[in-house]
Amino acid sequence: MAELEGLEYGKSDFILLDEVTMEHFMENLKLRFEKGRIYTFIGEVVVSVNPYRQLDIYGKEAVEAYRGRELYENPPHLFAMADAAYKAMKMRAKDTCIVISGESGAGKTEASKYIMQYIAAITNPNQRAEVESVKNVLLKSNCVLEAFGNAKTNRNDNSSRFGKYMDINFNFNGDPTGGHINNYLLEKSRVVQQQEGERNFHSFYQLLRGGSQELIKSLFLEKNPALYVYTSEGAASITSNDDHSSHKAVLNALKVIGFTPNEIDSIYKILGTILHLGNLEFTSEGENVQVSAKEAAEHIAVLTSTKAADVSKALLFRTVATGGGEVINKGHSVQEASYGKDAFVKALYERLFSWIVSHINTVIEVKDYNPMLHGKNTVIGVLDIYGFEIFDNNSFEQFCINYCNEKLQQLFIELIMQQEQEEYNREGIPWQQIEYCNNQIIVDLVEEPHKGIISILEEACLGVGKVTDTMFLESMDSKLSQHPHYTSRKLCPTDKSMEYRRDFRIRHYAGDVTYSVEGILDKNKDPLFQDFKRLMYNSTDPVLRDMWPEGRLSITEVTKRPLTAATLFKNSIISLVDNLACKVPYYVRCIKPNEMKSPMLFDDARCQHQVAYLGLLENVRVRRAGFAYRQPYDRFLQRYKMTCEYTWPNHLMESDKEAVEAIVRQHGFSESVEYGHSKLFVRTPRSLFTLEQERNALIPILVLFLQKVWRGAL
Ligand code: AD9
Ligand code: MG
Repeated sequence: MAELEGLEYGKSDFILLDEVTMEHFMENLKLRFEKGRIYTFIGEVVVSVNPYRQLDIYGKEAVEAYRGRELYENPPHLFAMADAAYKAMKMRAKDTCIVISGESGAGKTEASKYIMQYIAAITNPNQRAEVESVKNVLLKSNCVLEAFGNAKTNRNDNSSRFGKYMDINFNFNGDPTGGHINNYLLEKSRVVQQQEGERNFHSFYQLLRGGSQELIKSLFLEKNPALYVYTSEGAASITSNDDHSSHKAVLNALKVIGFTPNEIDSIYKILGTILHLGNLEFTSEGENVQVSAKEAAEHIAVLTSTKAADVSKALLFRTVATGGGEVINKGHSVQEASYGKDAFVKALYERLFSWIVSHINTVIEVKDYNPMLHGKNTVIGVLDIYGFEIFDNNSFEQFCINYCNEKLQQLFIELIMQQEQEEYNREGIPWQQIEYCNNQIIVDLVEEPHKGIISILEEACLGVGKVTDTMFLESMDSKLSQHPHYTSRKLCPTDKSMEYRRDFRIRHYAGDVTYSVEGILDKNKDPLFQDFKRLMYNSTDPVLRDMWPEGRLSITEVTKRPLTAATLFKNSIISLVDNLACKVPYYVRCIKPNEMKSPMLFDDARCQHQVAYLGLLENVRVRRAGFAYRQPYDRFLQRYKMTCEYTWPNHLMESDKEAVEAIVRQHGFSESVEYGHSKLFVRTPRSLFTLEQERNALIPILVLFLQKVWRGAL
C-alpha cells in the first residue's frame, strides 16, 4: 500500500477544508501543487493541476498501489479514479464514463493517456493474445490521432484540435475486447492558415522532417517545411515534440493497428497532395485563369491517381446546371479558384482524418460477441475534448468549442446532483433538494430550436437570396437582444486606423467571449465545389475513392442541401451528452497553473478564475451540504478500527454496521452521521478529520509495535 500523505501536503480532499471559501480552496490547491501533489479529490472528482514536468507517479509501483483499492486508501490520483470506474464497470456491470475537462493546455489529453495506460496495465492478467492485441491497438491509436489531429498553438505545444470520445468494451472477465472512437469537429481551417507562432497539424512536419528520402522523393517533396506555404509559418517554431522520431513512431503505430502498406502510402500521398496544392497559385491572363505551376498540378495528379487535365479543370472550372437542364463549365475568377482550392484542401484533410478514425474503428470493433456466451458487454468511455477557448479573435470554431463546454458543464452539474440524490435514496437517507446554479439558459441561447443562435445561423445559411454576415447579426439582435447572456456590437470606423467590427458576445459560464461574425456564414455553410468530389471519386486509388462516396452523383442528381456545420456539430454533441448521461460518470477537472508552461509557477489569479468557472467551490459545497463523506461499513472499519477499543484488533459485534456505530459513538459525532443500508454517511468533514488525525498519530506507534513483534522483542 502506498504511503499515505501527511498533513504537510494539505487536505487531500477539498471536502475536508475547515471552511469552504475561495481563499481556503486556493491555499490548499497551491500548497499541494508546490509540494508536487498535483491531484486532489472533491469526493470522487479528481482536480488536477498540470505539473509541466515529468513526475515519477505513473510507474508500475503506482499501478500496483492503486489496483483494486478504494478511493481513500491512497493519495489522490487519476489511477484511484480509473480504478473506481473500472470496479463499477466490472463488479456492478455498469457502463461508466470518465469526462476530462479544463481549458486548453490544462492536461486533459495527458490525463486520458494515463487513464488508458492504467486500464491496460490492470487488465488481462493471463496475457491472452487477442486481448493484448486489442489493448495495443487502443494505445497506439493515440499516437496516430495526435499526429493527425494535434498541433502547436500559442497555448499548448500539443493541442488537440478535435474532440475525442473513446469507448472501451469489456467482457465479463473485465478484459478489453474492443472499442470505438468518435471524433468531433476537427479544426480543419488550420490546414490552410495558422495564427502567428502556431503550426499546422504535426503530421506535415513529421513527414517533412522524419520521412525517408525515398518517401519524400516519391511525393515530389523536399525535406524542408519552410518551402511549403502551409507549413512555412510553423517551420521555425519550436515544439517539445521531436518531429523526426514521432514520424517513426506513427509509422510503426499505423502498421501495428493494421493499415496496409498501400493504405499508408495513400495517407502520405494525401499529405503530399495538400502541400503541393498549398504552393499552387492562380494567375489571370485576360479572361482566362491559369494555374501558376503546371508541374505541381502534374504531381497532384500522380499522387491522387487522377489525370493532370482533370485536376486543372476541377481547380479552374465549375460545372453548373442551367435552368434549362443544360450542363456547362463556368470558369472561376482568381479569387474563386483560390477559395475553391482552400475548401478542397480542408475537406481532403478532414476526410483523411475521419477515414483514419473509421479504419481504427473497424480494427477494434467488438467482433463475434455473444452476450449469451460471454456475459454482458460493458463499457468505459473516456472523453477528451477541446477545452474552453478565449482568443483575441474568436470565430466559428471557438463558438462551437465553447458551446460544447457549456453542454458538458451542464451535464456535470446535473449528474453530480442527480448522483447524490440517487445515492441517498438508495441508502434510505432523508435528503432535501439543493438549489444549484444551472447554465441551461446559456445552452438554450445557443441550441434552442427557432430562437437559438445555431438555428438563426442555419436559417441565414439556407435562406434564399444573399444573406450577409451583418444580416445574420441583425437577425440575432432582433431575436436575442433581450437575452441576459447576449450582446452585440457594430462599430463603424470613424477614421482609417480603426477596424470595422461586427461581433456578438456571449456571457459563458467561464467568462465573456466576443465572436466575430466575419466569415461565419461561410464557415457554417462549408461549401465545396462538386467538381472536386467527382475528381476524387474518379481516382483509381481505392482509399481516396472510399473517402468521397458522394462524388458518384452527377451535377443534376445533387439537389438536397446538407445540414450546415453548426447544426451537424450540435446534433453530434447532443447525442454525445445523451450517451454520457446514461453512464456512471467520473470526472477529472484539469487546471492550467500558468501561461508560461512553467513547472514552478502557480499563477493565483489564473488558477482562481478556473476554479471559479469550473464550479469547483460549488461542487465542494454541494458535497458538504449533503454528506461530505460516505464509506461502506467494512471499509470504514478497516481504516479506523484502531482508533476504538471495542473494534481493535477485531470486533465481537453482530455486524460491521454496529462496530462502526461504536467507533462513531466513541468519537462523539453521532449527531453528524446517518446510517445507510450499506454505508456510513458523515455530514461534517471535521469529525472525520479528527478521526484521521488520531489515526495518523497512532500509525507510528503501531508500526513500532509491529516492528518489535517481528523482531521477537515482544
Ligand atoms: V488542449 O485543450 O488539447 O489544447 P490539454 O489536452 O488539456 O490541452 P495536454 O494534456 O496536451 O493539455 O497538456 C499540455 C502539456 O502539459 C503536455 O504536452 C505536457 O507537456 C504537460 N502535461 C500535462 N499533464 C501532465 C502530467 N500529468 N505530467 C507531466 C503534463 N506533464
Ligand atoms: Mg488535448
